[in-house]
Amino acid sequence: MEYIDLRSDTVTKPTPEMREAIAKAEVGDDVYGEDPTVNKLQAMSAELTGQEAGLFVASGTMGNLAAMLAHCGRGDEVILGNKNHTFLFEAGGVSALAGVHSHQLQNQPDGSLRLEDLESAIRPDDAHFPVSRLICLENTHNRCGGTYQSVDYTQRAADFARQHGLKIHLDGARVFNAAAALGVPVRQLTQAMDSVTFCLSKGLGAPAGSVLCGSREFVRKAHRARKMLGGGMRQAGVLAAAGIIALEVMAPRLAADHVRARNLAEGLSELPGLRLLPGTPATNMVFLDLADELQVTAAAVAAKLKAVGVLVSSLSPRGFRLVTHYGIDDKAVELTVGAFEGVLAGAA
Ligand code: TLP
Repeated sequence: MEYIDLRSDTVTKPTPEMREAIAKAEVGDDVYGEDPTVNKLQAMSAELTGQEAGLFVASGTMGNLAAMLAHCGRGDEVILGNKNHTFLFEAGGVSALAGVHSHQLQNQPDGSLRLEDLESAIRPDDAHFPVSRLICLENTHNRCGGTYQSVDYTQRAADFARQHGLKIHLDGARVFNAAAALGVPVRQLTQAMDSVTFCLSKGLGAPAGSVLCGSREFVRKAHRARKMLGGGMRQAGVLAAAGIIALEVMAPRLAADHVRARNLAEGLSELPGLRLLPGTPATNMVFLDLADELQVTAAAVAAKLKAVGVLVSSLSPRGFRLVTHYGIDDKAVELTVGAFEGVLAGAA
């Protein structure tokens, strides 16, 4: 069965143009810095994010972890959101592998961290405490509903970090979606940061890979961390070639995914059994809960949807996440609303 797959934008498959670029990619040994296609992708990424240098990494998780290792020493503290991907979904690598202590603050509905909260989280210089070293933001914010933070907030958070002698890292797995939603070049959300990870393998459609960008000195340290993590990938140009297409061809089309997410949300919110998470969809993610009157779990609904060809994530006993991407066209949106209608009618 050909599924309509809304579980994540990570399910995107390489486009025909990517496959062609992969076949033709010039490659070399990237551990020696000799892969021309990786070098091109890294330079493009640095330019786009307004940073000095870029480092191709296997995944968003590896990029964030390499950033922690480059910014922090063992026992240092990172201040991050309690719903951040780095805290919730990266297997505890921040503490287990980087030896970094995490200080969690409550994310605001748009995924931001209040500067007042950040201020009170900074540790006094006292032997009892870990040393506050790093702030980690996330934009767009996955668990806050694919919401985004403004250019102004980004700048204020970066200024705050600098004033307090902290470094600031952005988990920008979907920062190109945030830029598309705001209608600004991505660098406006990234250049004020000390470092940023963005993913090529989500809405941008590449089969694998992320890029970690920052100053030359930061990237030199992150390069060593990547090696330590087993992420030196040799002829990685075959992957980087797809990443270049992702940046050139796929980034400019992300706004179309946001329109489809809105259409999907509108269609689903008209069904009596579903409640849309307030403020969403902001970008390409639709978060929905089952209405209280329905005596059925999200997992059971997801299983029934699967049987009719629609894949969604059930993230909690009553909630779903549906993510649009270039594999989801208008017809798929329409079919998904119809599938929910049929399954919920059976559950009422
Ligand atoms: N997110 C995945 C899952 O891990 C939840 C998804 O389907 O959304 N930062 C953010 C904000 C992410 O959403 C993700 C992946 C990552 C980092 C990690 O990227 P990868 O999967 O490349 O390690």
